[in-house]
Amino acid sequence: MSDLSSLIKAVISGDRDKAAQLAMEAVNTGINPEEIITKGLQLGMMTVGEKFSSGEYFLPDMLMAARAMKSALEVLQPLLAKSGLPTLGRVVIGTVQGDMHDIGKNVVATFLGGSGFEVYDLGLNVSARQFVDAVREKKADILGLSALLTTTMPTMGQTIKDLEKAGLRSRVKVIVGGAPVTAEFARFIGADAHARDGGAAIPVCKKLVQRGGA
Ligand code: B1M
Repeated sequence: MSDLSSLIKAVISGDRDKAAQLAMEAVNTGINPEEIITKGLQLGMMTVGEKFSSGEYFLPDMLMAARAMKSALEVLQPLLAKSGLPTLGRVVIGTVQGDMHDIGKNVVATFLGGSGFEVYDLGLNVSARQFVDAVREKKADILGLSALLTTTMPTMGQTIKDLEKAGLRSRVKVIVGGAPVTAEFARFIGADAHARDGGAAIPVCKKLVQRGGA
């Protein structure tokens, strides 16, 4: 049915313009934007990671691939954004301090925004202090923390401790995710939930606001 192989190749080769163009073409042929992300762009990035691990790709190759994925995501984001619906809840989200990986977090933010949450994206390399301040200011129902490096995962636990110190922990649910983050790790640091990917984050966050709303 849907052939996303050229798009996958454009991400792997880091061809920014082609990735955006092929994403638009895929939309025009009737492929659902979510499918373009999960069955196209993400598969391309997975291959890029494998090539980096095997020594075939270096940092600049990863960076170019990341830019290609971003330019394609920019085409898809407006199609996933929903407006005019009553909000399901406010989500503050970001990538933790020391971590420059934001593509997966962007996908999660887009999916949550597209399913009716009001999303405040703090970007990447976000300190625990910035998360705590934003939770307070935005009166967040959910805090989403993303980490892609094993070395930055502990910062998630620190952020939860800082929420406790600020007296905000009981008011906000914390969801964590990112490739190295497991459900076991989420429990270990005292998070409320973990989601493997953007699609899984939607029902998990819906459940969190139902439980939190009582
Ligand atoms: Co880096 N990197 N990187 N990198 N990079 C990885 C993560 C790595 C696995 C590559 C490898 O070795 N195979 C490895 C980490 C090893 C480890 O810690 N165990 C690695 C490394 C080592 C590094 C550097 C240290 C390399 C160096 O400098 N020598 C360096 C670190 C910089 C830093 O952060 N301080 C570095 C740098 C970079 C770039 C900047 C070049 C670039 C990022 C650009 C950007 O994001 N703007 C980059 C990239 C692109 C990758 C890979 C290839 C791809 C990541 C990605 O975007 N995937 C990655 C290899 C890989 O993951 N296969 C790799 C696509 C994205 C859609 O998936 O991010 O997993 P993902 O997000 C998913 C889920 O994880 C989940 O949902 C998302 C959507 O489905 N999810 C959540 C994510 N956040 C969530 C939050 C949630 C819930 C679910 O709730 C809140």
